[in-house]
Amino acid sequence: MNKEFFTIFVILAIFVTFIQSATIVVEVGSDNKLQFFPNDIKAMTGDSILFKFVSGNHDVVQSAKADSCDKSPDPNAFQSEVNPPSKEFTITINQTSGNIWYHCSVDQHCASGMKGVIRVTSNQTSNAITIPSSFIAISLGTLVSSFIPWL
Ligand SMILES: [Cu+2]
Repeated sequence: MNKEFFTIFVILAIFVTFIQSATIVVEVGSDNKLQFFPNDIKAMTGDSILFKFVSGNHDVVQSAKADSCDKSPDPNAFQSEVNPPSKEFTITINQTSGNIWYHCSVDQHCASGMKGVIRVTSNQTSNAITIPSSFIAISLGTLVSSFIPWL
């Protein structure tokens, strides 16, 4: 493989990775309520979940099991700061299936219903914005032909 083709290959690989993963936004304390919104989402491996802190004092803690208000005993379980200065907390989905439950551990928020779930799926039904494959094909074609002028 010569240098030009390798460069194109790398660019395409980055491009494909970029379009295949997506960011799904979940609002924390949306509408000034003790809630995550949306609190039930689908995501795919590689997607990022961006928790945006929009009101109040809350955190995002991975739950021990479905509907639980206890933190997961898993040492890799995620936990954000309470009301982080950036107002953002992001996790990346590494697993290929299963449900990831989370809740707010501040005061009695979880008991009041402040919890949510991320349903990990391997098919194209996630909440992420999907791009039609025809568009991807055209984009890739344009990208390749701009690097290989004789195509
Ligand atoms: Cu809270």
